[in-house]
Amino acid sequence: MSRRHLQQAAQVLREARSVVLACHLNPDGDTLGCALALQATLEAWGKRVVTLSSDGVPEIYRFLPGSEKVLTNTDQRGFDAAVVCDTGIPDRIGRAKEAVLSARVVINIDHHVTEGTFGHIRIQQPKAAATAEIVYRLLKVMEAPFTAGIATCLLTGIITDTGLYRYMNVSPTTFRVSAALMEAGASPAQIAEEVFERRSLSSIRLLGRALENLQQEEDGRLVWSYVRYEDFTTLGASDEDTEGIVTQLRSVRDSVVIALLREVKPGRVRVSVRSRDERIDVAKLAEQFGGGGHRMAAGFWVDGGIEEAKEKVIRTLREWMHCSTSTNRRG
Ligand SMILES: [Mn+2]
Repeated sequence: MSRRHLQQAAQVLREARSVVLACHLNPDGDTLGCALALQATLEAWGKRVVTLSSDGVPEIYRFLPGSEKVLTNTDQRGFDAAVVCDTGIPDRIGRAKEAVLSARVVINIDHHVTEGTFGHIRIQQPKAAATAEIVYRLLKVMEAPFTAGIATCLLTGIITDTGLYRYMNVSPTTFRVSAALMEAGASPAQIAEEVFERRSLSSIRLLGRALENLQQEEDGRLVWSYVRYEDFTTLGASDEDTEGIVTQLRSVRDSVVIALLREVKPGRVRVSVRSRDERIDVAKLAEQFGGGGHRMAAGFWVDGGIEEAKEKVIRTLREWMHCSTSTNRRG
């Protein structure tokens, strides 16, 4: 990422009178944290700001300041600027796409590497643990004041994308930025409590179902589980309640590839996949199914019932694991 791109983005945002901010589908703490930090900054500068999240704001992120202003859609077009954080794929912003593409200048800020040409200004930094780290730098370049609210939004992005600083993506920069955000008034303890320790009873029971259904194969290297549609209905749970289950599955000893399948709607299964081996790029696997993500965390949808999805997905996972590791041995 060059400083020049940050400066260009800063200039566009300084001059814009109206800005649309867009989050990706199934919004997480990073995409929401970034959009809300920018929303607060730009509003303080007197700009007209519309923040869009096609899938709304999950309950666990409603503590984020400004989250009550997020809309699922808008008819407004022709914004001076648009900022899309945490994805470089236009289809991943759902219905927000039209408003974003109608903006005069589209800025894309991301820590995923995406091919393509989305955005007039593209700021991609794969080394950043979270897009929030990049937005932090952008706000610095913009010389924006960091209020406690803005700092909380950005630190939430970092804490959620690093799984509380446990993943490989954490760098010294992650801690430096986090320290600065703490000094600006953000509290990691409060964020961790809001995001991870206010789970609904139905989500804990759903986790129970997923743990009961846990399967281990390939000498324990492949760990996967599933939740049926009827589990959701009996427990009164929703897809939001599956947040964090895949992380629990990941903690099984010797697991390398981890998958969670949930039949969110009858005949529609959402799949999350994690990898603990850099050679096994699960984003590539997800792309085969029309999804996406990072090398080590990705997701996609499969049509069909849970049995059909299990058959399709797990077979592909086995093959993928074999061919990823053997290709690398040769090369
Ligand atoms: Mn992210």
